[in-house]
Amino acid sequence: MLSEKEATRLSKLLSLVLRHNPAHLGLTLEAQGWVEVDTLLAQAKAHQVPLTRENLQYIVETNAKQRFRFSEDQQRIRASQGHSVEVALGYSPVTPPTVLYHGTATRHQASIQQNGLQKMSRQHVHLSADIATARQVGSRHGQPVVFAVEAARMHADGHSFYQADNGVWLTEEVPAQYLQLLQG
Ligand code: HQG
Repeated sequence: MLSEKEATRLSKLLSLVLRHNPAHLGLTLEAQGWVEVDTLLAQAKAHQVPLTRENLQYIVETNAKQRFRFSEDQQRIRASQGHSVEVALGYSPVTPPTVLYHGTATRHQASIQQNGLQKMSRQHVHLSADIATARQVGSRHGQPVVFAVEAARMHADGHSFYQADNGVWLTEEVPAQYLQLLQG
């Protein structure tokens, strides 16, 4: 059985490989971000990473943010969002709720108010459905602040929104006019 510590370590490695640097384990991702499970396991073994099919299953099922997903036939795996490598995840545009949220660090606040939310190193701007989640995302970067995003108005103005398999909302950018800093 995988310890929590080991599961976290392997999950971080999977995030690295499936989102940012597949070459770390000598892998390449398919256009939609998938990799063959057999290939992943073989490459992990070749790099002395103790990743078994059972471990992978456990991580996919128990990962708190549901970061990874198997294909329907269970033969392939991918990250549901968060990529920096170019992928076409194939999510269909959907109508967002009236308001979405983005958590960031205080040091980015002025730049975001000036320039809007940009993708930075990732393929999308990532938005949360609730304030608590946004605050958690922000606290990864430092002292958190949360912006409300006028998603319905953006959508009405022609911006596309997508929802990843794990519920995270994705869009190309959020111009500053749709952002409002939440206090406290
Ligand atoms: C900031 C995690 C200055 C942005 C999360 C953020 C998410 C700007 C940072 C997912 C800016 C990029 C993504 C501007 C944006 N000026 N700073 N104009 N526009 N920024 O990590 O949204 O746990 O790439 O506010 O839960 O924090 O990994 O994006 O602080 O879903 O599964 O630039 O990653 O998921 O940081 O996080 P990131 P994010 P996991």
